[in-house]
This record gives sequence, structure tokens and C-alpha cells, in this order.
Amino acid sequence: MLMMDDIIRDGHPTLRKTAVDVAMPPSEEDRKILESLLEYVKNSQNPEVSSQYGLRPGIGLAAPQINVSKRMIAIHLHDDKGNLYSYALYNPKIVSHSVEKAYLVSGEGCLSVDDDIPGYVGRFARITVKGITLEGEEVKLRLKGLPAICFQHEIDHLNGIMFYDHINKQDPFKPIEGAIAIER
Ligand code: K1U
Ligand code: NI
Repeated sequence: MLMMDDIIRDGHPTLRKTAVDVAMPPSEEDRKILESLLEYVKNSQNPEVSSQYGLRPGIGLAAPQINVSKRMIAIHLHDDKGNLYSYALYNPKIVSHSVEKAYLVSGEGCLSVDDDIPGYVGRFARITVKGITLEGEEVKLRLKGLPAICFQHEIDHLNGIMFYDHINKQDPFKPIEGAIAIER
């Protein structure tokens, strides 16, 4: 079971590396890593488990955040309509995206960043992601709203990009022209 001490923090060089593809079929070790990412996110949202083990709640986690520079992510969240998006994917890839942008009005956080970094993080409003599930099936997901934002945050981790890289340094709350403001 992953703990907060397994999550590396901002400044660790692995967070700035480009992660490598996972060879298919995945090894037993890679499968266990991907399962552990999803387990962490689920555990962290369970009030009893998170308080017992001191887990910071998260809606996603990427393998580089546990110092494994391989292309694996897990996401577990509900959208504004209450639909559950629970995915653990090998080699996720954004295959297309909207021109339109979106951002979370409350900004973004990161389990690898201990401080709050305020500001708007411009993302694509809609994306299509392909990836391979724990069961070895290829999926194609059309996403918008919070799920789209979260997938982009996690896929950025695979490319060594942190959420605050997208924040305007001079004016963190500078309006993003034509972007959809998402409240949550
Ligand atoms: O990748 C990570 O560090 C996890 C991060 C993902 C994320 C945050 C904000 C926008 C997109 C993606 C988090 O989960 S931070 C915690 C968080 O946002 C949250 C936790 C519990 C409930 C609701 C939100
Ligand atoms: Ni993060």
C-alpha cells in the first residue's frame, strides 16, 4: 500500500523527466505499480483510511510521482453529474483535443507540491485519450469538465510538466480568453 512518504516532492529530478512507455504485455511488477496507484487514490478518498494512514486526498496519481519514470496513471473521481471516472491506464495518450480551453476556478493542487500555488491553469476543454487498461484492453475516452482537466494534469506528469508551469507568472489570475470556467 502506497503512503505519503512514497510520493516524491517538487524539486526531485524524476518529476522533470519524460517517462518511458510501458512494454506490452506489462510485467507483473508494472501491473502491481499501476494497481497501487489506483489503490492510493481510492484509499485517499476514504475518510477512515486516509486519516488512519495520513494520506492526502487525491483524484489522480502518476507513476513518476512515486519515482517510477514509466507511463502509467490512475484517476478516480466523480464529475459534476455524479458519474464515476475510475481508470488505471498504461501508455495514455491524448489523440485529439478541442481548440477551446477550460480551467478550474479554484486552481489545481498536486500531491507532489506541498504549498498552494494559486492561479488559473489553462487546459483543453475536451480531449480524447487512448490507453490500455489493467485488463489489457485498449480504451478510447472522450472527456470534458473535471475528468478532462485531471487526465491532462496526470499526462503532464509523464512529460515532466507541473501544473504551475501553465500559470501566468506575472498575473496568475489573468483571464484565459474564451475559456470555460469550471467550478467544483
Ligand atoms: O497528480 C496529482 O498530484 C493529484 C492531483 C490531481 C489534480 C488536482 C487538481 C486538478 C487536476 C488534477 C490531486 O488530486 S490534488 C487533490 C485534489 O484535487 C482533490 C482531492 C480530493 C477531492 C477533490 C480534489
Ligand atoms: Ni500532480
